[in-house]
Amino acid sequence: MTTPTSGPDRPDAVVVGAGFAGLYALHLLRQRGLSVRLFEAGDDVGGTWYWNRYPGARCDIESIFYSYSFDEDLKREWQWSERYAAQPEILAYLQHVADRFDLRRDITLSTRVESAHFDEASDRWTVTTDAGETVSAQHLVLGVGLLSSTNLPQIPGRDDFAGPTYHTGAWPHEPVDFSGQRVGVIGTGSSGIQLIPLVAEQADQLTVFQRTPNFSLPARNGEPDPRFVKRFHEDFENAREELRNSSYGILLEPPTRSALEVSDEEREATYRARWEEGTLTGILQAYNDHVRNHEANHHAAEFVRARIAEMVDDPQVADDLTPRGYAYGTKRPCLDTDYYATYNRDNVTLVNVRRDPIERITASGIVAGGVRHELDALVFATGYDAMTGPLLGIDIRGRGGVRLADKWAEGPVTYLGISTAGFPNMFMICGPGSPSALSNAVVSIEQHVEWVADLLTHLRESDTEVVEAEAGAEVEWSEHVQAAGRMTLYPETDSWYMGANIPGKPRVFLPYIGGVGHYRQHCARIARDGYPGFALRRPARR
Ligand code: NA7
Repeated sequence: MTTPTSGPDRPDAVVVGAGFAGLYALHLLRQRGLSVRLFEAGDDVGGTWYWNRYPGARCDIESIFYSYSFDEDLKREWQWSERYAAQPEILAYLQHVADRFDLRRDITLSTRVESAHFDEASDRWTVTTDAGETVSAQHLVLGVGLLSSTNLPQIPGRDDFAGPTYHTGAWPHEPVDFSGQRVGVIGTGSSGIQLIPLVAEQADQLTVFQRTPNFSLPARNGEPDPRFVKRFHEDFENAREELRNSSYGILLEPPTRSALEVSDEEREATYRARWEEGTLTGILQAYNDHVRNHEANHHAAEFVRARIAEMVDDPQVADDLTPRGYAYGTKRPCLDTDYYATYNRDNVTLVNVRRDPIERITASGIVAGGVRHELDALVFATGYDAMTGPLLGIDIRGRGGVRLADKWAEGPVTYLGISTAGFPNMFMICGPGSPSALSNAVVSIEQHVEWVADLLTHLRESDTEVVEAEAGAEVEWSEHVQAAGRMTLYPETDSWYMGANIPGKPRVFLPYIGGVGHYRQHCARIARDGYPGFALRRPARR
């Protein structure tokens, strides 16, 4: 009997995750002639946009940028209804993509990949799922997302709460009605800041438990910006190239001047104009040294602090909402609709848990600073084990049975954020050490998927079939990622970029801050030069 060379349990590639990354990986690898199986834990495609159904969930990068650009017709035919589309529309878009490119026939939904072990005898990955299926694949493509492993903090009594509890990243599919209820929200990152104004409108009472105030700018959501829509319709190729070679994967005039070389009046006028624009990075990108220089950063931060003071009536509440002690931008900034004004409502209470620490959760609420807050429902907007969490959530073992979790015990080490030594033919889409979290994720995803697809094509054409990052190359790259981080203020701040939101997680700067365009060119050079830093070889046995 001979071993079948293909079939559903022997695809060329297994892709994990059906979000932006996995869907495109499936599409492109199939186009390149590979047989692909995609496994997705959710009951439908969508990834982040399948799970994050909380009220107010929406992208904070303009939808015209936060969507695929690999297909001009797709770009033209899909009209976003808002500048910053809400979760249902983004989910509908991804469902549309799955249907339009006939992706569903290779997707197995409601199935979580539990383990992936590299078999050295055959140079293939053995992938097992929670449905009991085992498949053998030459390549393993991990499109598991950056922010898909939810963080539920270990607060004493957490499981004692008698009412319903929710995490923003695992929101129920049925609408949640908070009418007439006393609701508690823990967390004021992007998710909390989007959710809080809407819950406040519905609930009887809302109590927000804030540990670190964030910098948030008004989104000024509305119609998609006609300038950008026109640009993509009339000048698609150039607009796409500009996006791909930009610093962050958005169309933005790169700043050329320091915040310190202009007069106070000019700086103030610039900040004010950017404040009116309603973009995530408008103020941060007004000058070129905001995330590198404390004094420059201080100017921008002070501008935002002054706006918070204007928007919040109660001076004590305004003071509690004012971010201090870390540089603006070094925690992921936020974009909101009526966030600060929400605290002027009579039914909203802010608890500053730095002053009044959460002591415990009880059956009927939260005790903080000796005060008992009675609650009917509790929302955890407490974020994620970012970037490494989703990868380490799978029992991945490479050559010699080495667990990825053990290899990365001191923090992730990758070559280009795509590959890691000892794990041949395994590819991370937007892994640690790539621009990913510091960019428009969709632009970064497309770059990664295309680069990996080119590499797999090269393997086939050169009859090598097995590729693995070299240890020296990944050490050098990982040191470069940290060195690039150290040229900025990011490492000084406790953020999820640094792994600091998860107790015990190694403190490592997870994304690469070299810029989307620069990184893209570097990856292209590596491909052009025959993949230095990667060992390419023939498979052990066909
Ligand atoms: P974030 O940005 O990680 O925010 C989580 C929030 O939860 C943040 O305010 C945390 O405070 C807070 N938090 C976490 N644990 C606790 C405990 N134990 N007590 C009190 N408060 C706590 O997650 P999001 O979901 O809002 O956003 C994630 C990303 O999604 C976002 O950055 C965008 O890229 C999209 P902390 O700041 O750690 O003091």
